[in-house]
Amino acid sequence: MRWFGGSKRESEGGRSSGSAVPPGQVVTTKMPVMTIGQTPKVSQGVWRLNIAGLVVNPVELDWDQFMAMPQITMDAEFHCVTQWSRMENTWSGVRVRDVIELADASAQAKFAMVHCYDGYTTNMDLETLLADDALLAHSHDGTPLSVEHGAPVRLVLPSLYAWKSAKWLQAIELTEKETPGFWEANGYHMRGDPWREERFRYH
Ligand SMILES: Nc1nc2c(c(=O)[nH]1)N[C@H]1C(S)=C(S)[C@@H](COP(=O)(O)O)O[C@H]1N2
Ligand SMILES: [Mo]
Repeated sequence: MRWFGGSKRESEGGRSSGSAVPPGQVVTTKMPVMTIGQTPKVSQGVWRLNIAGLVVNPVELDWDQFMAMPQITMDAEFHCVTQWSRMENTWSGVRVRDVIELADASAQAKFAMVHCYDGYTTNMDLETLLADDALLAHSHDGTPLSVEHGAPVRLVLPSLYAWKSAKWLQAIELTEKETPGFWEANGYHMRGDPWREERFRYH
């Protein structure tokens, strides 16, 4: 399935038609590594995914439980706020929605803070995580994620700039109020829609 192109790219909402590139972006076929700190080495055996915060049943999945969940593969664009876009990526993994359903989000849950094994955090609204294209990816272009790109599991949110696609994913914490993650606290946009060029906050 392809989530980019076609009817998803309406002219409303800042999106353009066809296989256009978001404004201000340059296409690359490389897959640069963008990491702010140390690269954590998290083996599949040690890795756990927690769904916490405003949920009825806090969930902790180990690797085997995660891999036993329904698996999907999707093609998606990857837009870094530093102005490169890699247009064709194939990601495999588990829909975020499916693990959030296991945890049963409370009615007050509206936002999420994502926590990673390197200490990185990033925020987004819950709606983005419940969308069809929000993935907990373990593979990219047919091979397991490399350590540099977030092994064993990273978040992939194609509708937002790639700083929201958290590597070395550890926990998704649902919240009522939106609080800024690492880059958001350092001036990046709270939402980060590449089609609206929501790069930075100017206040
Ligand atoms: N845990 C963690 N996730 C992260 C980052 C990071 O430093 N730590 N960098 C972000 C940024 S700014 C980008 S552009 C993408 C880059 O993903 P890549 O290194 O796989 O290209 O990862 C995002 N996810
Ligand atoms: Mo980035």
